[in-house]
Amino acid sequence: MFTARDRLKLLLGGAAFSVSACGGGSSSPVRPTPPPVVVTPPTPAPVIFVPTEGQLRDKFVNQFQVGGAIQVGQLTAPEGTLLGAQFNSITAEFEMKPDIMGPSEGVYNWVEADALLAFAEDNGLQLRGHALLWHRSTPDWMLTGTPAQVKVKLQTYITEVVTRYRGKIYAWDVVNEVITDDGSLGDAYRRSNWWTASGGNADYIDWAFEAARAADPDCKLYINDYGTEFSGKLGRLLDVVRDLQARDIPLDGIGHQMHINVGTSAQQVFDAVDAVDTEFMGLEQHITELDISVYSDPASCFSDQTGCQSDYGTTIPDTVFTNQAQLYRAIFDGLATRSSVNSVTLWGISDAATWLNEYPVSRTNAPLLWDRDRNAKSALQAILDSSFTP
Ligand code: 9MR
Repeated sequence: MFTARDRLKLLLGGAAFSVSACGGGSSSPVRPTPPPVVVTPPTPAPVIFVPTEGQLRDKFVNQFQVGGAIQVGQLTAPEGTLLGAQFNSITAEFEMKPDIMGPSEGVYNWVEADALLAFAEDNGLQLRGHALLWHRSTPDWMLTGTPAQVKVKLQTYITEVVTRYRGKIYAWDVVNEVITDDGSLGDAYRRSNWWTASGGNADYIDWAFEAARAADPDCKLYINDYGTEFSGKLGRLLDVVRDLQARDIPLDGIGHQMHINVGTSAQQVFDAVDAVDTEFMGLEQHITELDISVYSDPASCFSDQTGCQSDYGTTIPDTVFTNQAQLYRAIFDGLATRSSVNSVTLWGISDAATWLNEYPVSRTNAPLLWDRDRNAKSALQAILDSSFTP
């Protein structure tokens, strides 16, 4: 049945059609204006810089090895993936030190070192040895006895370790941090457990280098230390190098750790490298432990943990990251022009895993090239892309 209601519907529908098709007519019924549709544009996702595979190591392939320090437990974490993808040198953060590799006299633990070497070989990285002697990681057994007995223990240990990895390690830090921070001693040698065990002198340094050279004539032998960005410490290191050379101790290179911060200038880094070049032509140089803390602390923060800059927590200011990126860029660019520098190692891969989150006080730090989510930071982009403004 065609009812009156159906008729009305038909009429109205026809009117609506005529409005949309012909622009309407004065007799058409007026329809309510629909509210304007507000289109909110989606918030653009932050652009995350993603380096291409190998971009970091390739950029400096004609200048220096680009290294990363890592712990064995991180080899299967994202840090291991980044290390394999972007670096060509690897350093054990702690597993190749004497307290780990020489737990007791005549007993050697190769497990972790072998795992690092296998990772290096599988991923085409070269292994940098760190460290044969360090006062902070010496097992007690090595330091007991007369100086003559200590010498035998040290040299036996070094001979075993260097021989095992002969041809597989391109450089060893033979002695680590043997320079004193005390400028008032009258000489440059740290008064450490090793100084005491040697009989109150620095003979242990000679013993270490001589054993290392005898075990591997081709491996580059390094003296490694921190604080060379400061002229006092640098001067004392140069005093020791002069001493070693005068006695024909087999030394190939100087390692500058470069645990610096956003308040350090790139020139301080270059001054250290240039001072070595000026006086010791022919010595190689490595930057061995580079990281740039976001905190510019006074010396007291390191000596007794007072005066440390307060924790930024999760809100590290953008300006700090800008400074960090500019400093990383300046350092990499400047080192690339210095031919004695043939290896630059970062002391870690991502901000999620850095010793500086705990040292000198427990605090959120962000000193490396990838952030806690393992995204590339502006610091990495600044190093790789000269057209990028951090
Ligand atoms: O970062 C390393 C940390 O994980 C270890 O616990 C510690 C002791 O083995 O050594 C740290 O590395 C140091 C390096 O070997 C020498 N220079 C200072 C580094 C930071 O303390």
